[in-house]
Amino acid sequence: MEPGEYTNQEIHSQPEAWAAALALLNEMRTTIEGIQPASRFDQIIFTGCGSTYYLSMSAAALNQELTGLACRAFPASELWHYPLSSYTKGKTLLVAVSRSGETTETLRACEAFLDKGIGELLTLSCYGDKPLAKMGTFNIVLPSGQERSVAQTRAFSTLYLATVALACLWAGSNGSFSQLSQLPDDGSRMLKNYAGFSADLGADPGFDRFYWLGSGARYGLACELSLKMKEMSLTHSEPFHFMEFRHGPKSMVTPTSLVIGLRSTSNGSQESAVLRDVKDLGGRTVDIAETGSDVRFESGLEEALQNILFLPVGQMIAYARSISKGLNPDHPTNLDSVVRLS
Ligand code: F1P
Repeated sequence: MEPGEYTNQEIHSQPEAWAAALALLNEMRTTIEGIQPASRFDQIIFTGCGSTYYLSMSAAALNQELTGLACRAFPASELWHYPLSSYTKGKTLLVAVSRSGETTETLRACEAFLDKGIGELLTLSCYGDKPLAKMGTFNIVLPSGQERSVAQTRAFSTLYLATVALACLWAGSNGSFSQLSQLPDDGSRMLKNYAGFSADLGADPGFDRFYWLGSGARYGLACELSLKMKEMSLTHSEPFHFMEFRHGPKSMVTPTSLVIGLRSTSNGSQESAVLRDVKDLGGRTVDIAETGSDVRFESGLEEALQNILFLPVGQMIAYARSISKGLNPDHPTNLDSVVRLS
């Protein structure tokens, strides 16, 4: 077994995992639509730990953007330990996300939520035989996201895709839901077209710090990609909202910095200007966007549906850096695939 073999395979098989997940979500479509959060709940809270917390952040932003309903994200430990600062008075739909379905904090947060009768629980996970998959009023299990490596890549994007599908269906946007079916092809193209580019950047010993910029629903994804860089390659890496980068973090820019922008089209010129500032300060940048950028989706999709396409390039850069440093991305230092508390 070569170091990183599992992670590499998991990164490159994401399009097939997405297609399988979409087929399953399509089968569950009537059930998902029947949840009707806008008329039955006052808010949606998304929760998870680590990667699945970052996923929750992006899912909450996107669901609020598409449905107009109040959506927030909390780490499961915060819901469990600080319910008063998390829940509001109204009825809550809790969406709990976990690759393993057995992270203690997520299970405890869900148990406490159900005990207190705060609302209904929808779970999203990858293993049908694990405890989380049996806890909800609604349980969506996506086996195509299962992984053998510790750091989440395929699980993250597959579970994330499910939250995008939920947003489309809960917003009543059948057209958007149908458009998701082109993502596996778009993802394959990104993996193929940018494999060499990502490998070169990841293996470049000239960088010693990475910053990931993303706003709106892209902030949670910037957090996740930054975490990938830390976990897999033990490199200094931080995420920021685009415009926040000028409010302090830019003092850290050096010629050995790589700033990777998960850029929108809607606020593209303001966000491009931040990347230009980085260049003026002597740092290097990678602009990832639908079009007119270093890395281009050219998907033709509406902006909210493009987000998942930011993931493959970032994952490949982190993977390449890990390998080039002689590490094993399948087994990040000091990490277990599941955090179980006694
Ligand atoms: C959450 C998680 C992982 C992370 C690490 C520890 O797991 O934080 O994201 O990579 O392995 O656990 P899960 O609840 O999504 O299974």
